Amino acid sequence: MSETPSVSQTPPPRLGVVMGSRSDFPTMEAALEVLAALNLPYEVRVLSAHRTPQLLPSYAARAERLNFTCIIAGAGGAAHLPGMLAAFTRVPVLGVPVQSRALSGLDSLYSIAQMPGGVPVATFAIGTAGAKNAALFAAAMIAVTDQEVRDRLNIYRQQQTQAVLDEPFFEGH
Ligand code: RP5
Repeated sequence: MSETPSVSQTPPPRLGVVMGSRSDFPTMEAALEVLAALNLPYEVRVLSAHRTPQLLPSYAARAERLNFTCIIAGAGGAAHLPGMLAAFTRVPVLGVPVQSRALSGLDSLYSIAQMPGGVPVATFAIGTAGAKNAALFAAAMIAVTDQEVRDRLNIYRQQQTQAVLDEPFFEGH
């Protein structure tokens, strides 16, 4: 009896989500939720600019090999991960400053935003708003050439608008 060759139905990841530490996950989860809602396959991993610097060039090469649209990179404190990845690859890096305990994420924000000219990192808001928006930005990039993603993104935006319109209105006295 001949067996039907099994073909993996798992779609290839369109982008990567990385974070400097497991402790960044509660923030970066906001990005994963948006990607899942928009049905955008991603891969996620912890990668540290300081603790695993040797992994950065191979990850950057992997992102190019898999033709990722972008890499969403979250880090806090001395947040070098997005900038270091950007140094190793032309794949656009979307940086998410994670809220730090000592300086509430201002350190993360400045570390990610203040890149030297020539090595760009797109920088988002501190915390979950930034993670969410980085995912939406990634979706918008993919939507430029992908009609299905464009449609899903339009529906997401319409639902968001509708949710505000559906809010009960309380009149003052
Ligand atoms: C950064 O240091 C990480 O991105 C994290 O936000 C911060 C603290 O890391 P842990 O000490 O919690 O592992 O590299």
